[in-house]
Amino acid sequence: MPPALFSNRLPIAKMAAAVVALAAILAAIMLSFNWDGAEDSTAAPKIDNLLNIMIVLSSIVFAVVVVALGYALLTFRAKPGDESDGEPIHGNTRLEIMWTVIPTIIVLFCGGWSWKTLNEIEERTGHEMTVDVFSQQYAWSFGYPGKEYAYSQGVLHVPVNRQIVFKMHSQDVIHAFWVPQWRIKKDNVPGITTTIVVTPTKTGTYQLICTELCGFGHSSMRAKVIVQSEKAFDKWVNGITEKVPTPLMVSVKQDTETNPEPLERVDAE
Ligand SMILES: [Cu+2]
Repeated sequence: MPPALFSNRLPIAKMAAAVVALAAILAAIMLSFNWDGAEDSTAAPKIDNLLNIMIVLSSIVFAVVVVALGYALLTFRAKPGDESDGEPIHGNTRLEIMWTVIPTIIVLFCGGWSWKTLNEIEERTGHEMTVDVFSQQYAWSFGYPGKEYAYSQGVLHVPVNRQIVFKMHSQDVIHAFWVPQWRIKKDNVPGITTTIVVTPTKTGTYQLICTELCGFGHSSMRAKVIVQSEKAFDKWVNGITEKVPTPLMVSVKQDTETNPEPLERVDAE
């Protein structure tokens, strides 16, 4: 007679040891990769830390499943020639409560930690600068405070170590704003102003990539991002003579109550 599931004969201690060992090995392997590349904003280490926590939790869940599966396969394997049906099992209330409560705790923990991380990332420094982002099939353009809303197409300049609040206005379909080294990503939704906050921590040149399939030219919808010193940025923005075109300004004003203010003017210091 095979051992009954969850009887005293179940080798809990050995299985627990196997789970710990397997989870530790898996987590060690998965944590050894640099999944996301360079960390070039204040958000990046926080996001990567969140990812690491998820990797550890996933390793534990995966190890529990694999060890239980492996044990069941080995212990309850049918003898050769045994064509009989498996025993009808009605249910196990204790087991069902466990597999409901434990995942609920895990999911709530992940949700709570993500919330905390996002709050930290979006906490305003009081020294932030607003930049308007305009997306349309298949190009990006940008409006900057001061100088009657200076405008640049296909290239975004931002100062380093300053919190930037991007206000995003799609002109047609849904696009998404993503700079991988900054980690942050947000949809641009027509009719709604969406906001994302980032503080770049390294100067350099990056790519802004559209990550929402927005049509035929989606894969080429990119813009150059230049993170530079505050001084160099001020010089660059003051040299711009082009202003945000009227249709784009109209789109800013037509956007919904999510963020009702039009372009804000923040004086560069
Ligand atoms: Cu796209």
